[in-house]
Amino acid sequence: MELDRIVTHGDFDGVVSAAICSRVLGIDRFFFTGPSMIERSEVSVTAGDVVCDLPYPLECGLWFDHHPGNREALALRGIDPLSIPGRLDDAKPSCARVVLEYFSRDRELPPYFAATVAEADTIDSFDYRSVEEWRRETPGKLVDMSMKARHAGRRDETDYLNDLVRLVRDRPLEEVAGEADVAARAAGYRDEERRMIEFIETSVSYLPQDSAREIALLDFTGHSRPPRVHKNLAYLVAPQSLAVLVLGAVFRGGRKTNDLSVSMSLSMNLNRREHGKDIGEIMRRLNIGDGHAGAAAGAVRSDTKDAMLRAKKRLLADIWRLWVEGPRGAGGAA
Ligand SMILES: [Mn+2]
Repeated sequence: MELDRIVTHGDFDGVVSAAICSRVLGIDRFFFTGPSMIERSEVSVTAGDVVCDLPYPLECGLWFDHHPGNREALALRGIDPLSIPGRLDDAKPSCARVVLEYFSRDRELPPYFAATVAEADTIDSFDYRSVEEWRRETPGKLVDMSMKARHAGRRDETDYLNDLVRLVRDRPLEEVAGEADVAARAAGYRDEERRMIEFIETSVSYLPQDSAREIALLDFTGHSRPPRVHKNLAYLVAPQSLAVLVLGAVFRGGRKTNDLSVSMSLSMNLNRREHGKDIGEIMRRLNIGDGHAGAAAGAVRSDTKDAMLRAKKRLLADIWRLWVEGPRGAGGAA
């Protein structure tokens, strides 16, 4: 069957992956989606499709990916990734890197793809050594920002992603970032971020025992709607902090519940430094959730608002204790 469509993740890595495939395979039809849509088989994918940066569907023509979780999912289905046309390489920081290496074996690709894929590596794996590095507006960052801006609607978003794949396919990233539409969208996102930062400034607090202000706390449990903020922006407001802890109500079907959602992450200023902190371990010890050393999340159920407030107080004390003790600290989180 002839390959005639590229099904890809609607993020920066997905766009770059699709751009390389489009260039090599001469395909100009794209479909953008997310991993859960593929997992739930809500997108019809056939042998005519090239699939990038997404879980393996029931069938497809070529598959490229780099997510370890998708390898595990294949193992559960009894499928050997080597039997699938394309490539899964979960040691790579981006799917774009997997695609580039796959096609570079036997053909010459435009030299500008090297810089484009290097940006995909950094952006997709969040590989920043400092807040300054993370904030630097490289061409890739500007394109990524343009994609995160609020779109005028579903149609506008799809049209924009289609344009972007073709731009990234045909031109170096500096030129793509300089396009009027891309720059305007990136500027729109910059404004949205500025509002988020202002909101965080009025929301951030610290535990009384945290005299060095190590954990920037964003407690949104009092809000009747989930606020739209990116918690990493707290590092601009609280540059001294080593972690951000976000508490909020769990919303179900648009309705606020008495359950507490917890998410926490380490500052990228700690990246590649010996620090002995493990957020995932804190969530596991408290038996409320899971995650990596650098970022984890969980939830605590409560039947009433009073119980939620008590649970919150207890939780903050427990998190602080485990934070100070470190993952190798004595005693459990009983
Ligand atoms: Mn990716």
